[in-house]
Amino acid sequence: MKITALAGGVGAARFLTGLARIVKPEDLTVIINTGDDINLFGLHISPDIDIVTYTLAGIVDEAKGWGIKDDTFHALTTLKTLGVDTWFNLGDRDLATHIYRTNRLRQGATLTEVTDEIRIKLGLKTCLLPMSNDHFETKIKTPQGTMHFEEYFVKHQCKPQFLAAEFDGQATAKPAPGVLDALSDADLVIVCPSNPVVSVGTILSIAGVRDALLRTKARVVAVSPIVAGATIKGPADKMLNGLGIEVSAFGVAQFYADFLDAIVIDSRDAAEQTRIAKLGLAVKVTNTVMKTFDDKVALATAVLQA
Ligand code: FO1
Repeated sequence: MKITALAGGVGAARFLTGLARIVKPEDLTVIINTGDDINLFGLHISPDIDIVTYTLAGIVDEAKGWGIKDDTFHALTTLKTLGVDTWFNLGDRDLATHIYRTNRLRQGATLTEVTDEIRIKLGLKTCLLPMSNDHFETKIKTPQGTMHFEEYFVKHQCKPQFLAAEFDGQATAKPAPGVLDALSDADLVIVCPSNPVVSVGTILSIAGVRDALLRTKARVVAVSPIVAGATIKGPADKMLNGLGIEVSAFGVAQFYADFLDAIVIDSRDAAEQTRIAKLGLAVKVTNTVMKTFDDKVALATAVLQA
């Protein structure tokens, strides 16, 4: 069975480790958000691609969910001494990835090619696809001004009021090679438990993606990232609320309803099942909070059953 997943960062990566245990890794393709990509210190950083790659390769810092485990921060400390603003924490080992990527991009390689080179070197069989090779930058509009998503998320810790998400480059960004085929050729498409607005929403905003999801013969199943009216991690709840979307599993189901066949929701939201079913969706109720590896495998199993 060919499976294609739409992924943001930490939540998606954790879910995918469970999925990669119960399906053949080579049968799995992951389309990853690149709206969080940022240039810092002259380097091209692709946070979500790296989070998914490191997590599947078993080298992620599990406590943080991003970066490489046991990493040190000597380069960052030296940059700080040199007077550089070091609000984005790049570890020494992690920096090697960004140096490699930036160098290859400057040599003329595409983000798709570099992502593939890194995943092969880390021994992964799962196909990892950036959503686009073109410039695409998620900006967050706040009363304090409009800023890059990572500035809002890391530097300002999501404290400024969220007014809107703006996608720089969206009008011209094309899907990366393989993205539309991965959606139309799949038997199952999974929308990972990621932020519907700035992780999945960016992927959906790329020309042709939503259409491919509407036309695919694959069953399309989402995992709600909203549990009991809040997110496990990240600002999805603030963002849905800011956009006037109900912050609930039902709100997520409604947001994806046009292309979705089924949704997996948490046991704490079981009462929403009837309302969601009225949208014409199948609903699977289970524990969606992934604390242990067994939780991840159980959630992935539930998605395959949904
Ligand atoms: N998240 C943080 O909360 N603080 C950081 O300093 C930080 C650094 C960082 C470096 C590399 C990387 O690949 C990810 C990093 N993240 C950091 C995670 C990232 O900001 C977000 O989790 C995603 O962009 C949202 O999916």
